[in-house]
Amino acid sequence: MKANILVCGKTDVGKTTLIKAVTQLGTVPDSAVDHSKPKTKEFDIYETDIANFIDAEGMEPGQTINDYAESIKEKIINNLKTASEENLIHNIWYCIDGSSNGIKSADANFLRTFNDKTLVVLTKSEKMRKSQFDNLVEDLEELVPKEQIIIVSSAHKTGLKKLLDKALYLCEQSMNGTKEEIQFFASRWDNYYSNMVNRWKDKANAEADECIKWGAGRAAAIAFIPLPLADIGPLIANEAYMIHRLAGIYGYAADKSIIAMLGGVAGGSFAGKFLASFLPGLKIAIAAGVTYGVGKAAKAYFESDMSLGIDALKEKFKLGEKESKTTDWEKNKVDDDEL
Ligand SMILES: Nc1nc2c(ncn2[C@@H]2O[C@H](COP(=O)(O)OP(=O)(O)OP(=O)(O)O)[C@@H](O)[C@H]2O)c(=O)[nH]1
Ligand SMILES: [Mg+2]
Repeated sequence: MKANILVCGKTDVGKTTLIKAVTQLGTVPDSAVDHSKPKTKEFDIYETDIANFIDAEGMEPGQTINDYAESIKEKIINNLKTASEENLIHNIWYCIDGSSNGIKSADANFLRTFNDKTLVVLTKSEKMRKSQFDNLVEDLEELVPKEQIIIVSSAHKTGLKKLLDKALYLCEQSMNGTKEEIQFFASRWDNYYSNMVNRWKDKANAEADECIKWGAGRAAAIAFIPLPLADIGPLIANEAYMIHRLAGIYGYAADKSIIAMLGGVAGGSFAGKFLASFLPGLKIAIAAGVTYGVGKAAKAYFESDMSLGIDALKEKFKLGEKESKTTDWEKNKVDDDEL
């Protein structure tokens, strides 16, 4: 029993690179990924022990997105019509370049048609600006449930664990087989991915810690400017940006309500502590410490697949805030205009 996963989307969005990232070394040759011109023609099939990844030709410049969506749709429908299990598409990864401008009507058309078995994969997330990202996610949420939107970076190997977890779930739903057969398939899947997933987890962990240090260092730089009250706005914006990046590391889209909830784990302390303190030295440590604590809480939240409750998150915040005191933030402030 194998899963058939169709990977499609515009040319150059990173479909082949994504398949390369989620398969064992050697499955996709380096030559399949091009750096200058459209590469995949018609369909390439990459087989692994647990899945066939069907790499669809990308939409060519000049081809209308409607024509492309129609041709892929036709091919899928043809496949779905066949009775034979191995020709069935169990799951579709519809890739959209996260750093591009918005979704088009044909993307919408495609997503509406295959809504129930499609995951929308926003690729190249490490290149995404927060504003672009917010607009894209807002538009997509009208077309697919939020749980079906996944943010990945094949280059940074982020979001891939979440993509595979969701893909396994959707494949299980659409496979024909007895309960035992499907369970056996799932255990082979876990087996195939266990080493890869562990490597990604370690990487996500390191990247998240780096991001929290960056956020706290950036907060220190903002607080370094000797204006006692005026700097709360930029500090909050900085905190929101850090949460957005942390979410992306784990494959999630953090919307305003998640950001507000996570910002809230610091309690009233953010503004309150600022109002109480006019000492520049202390102000830097507080700004960095609160940001660091919120970062640690956010990391734990996304790591737990957004299941940690508010009390546990407050605990994580306190531990993080305490841990931040071992760093001299004035020395570790980050002057960076990424925001
Ligand atoms: N920065 C960045 N670049 C990426 C990422 N994934 C893919 N790319 C680059 O995007 C370009 C296109 O990647 P492909 O995997 O060939 O894209 P494709 O969608 O298969 O393209 P077609 O086969 O032409 O449809 C290559 O230069 C990749 O190196 C990513 O996560 N981050
Ligand atoms: Mg390709």
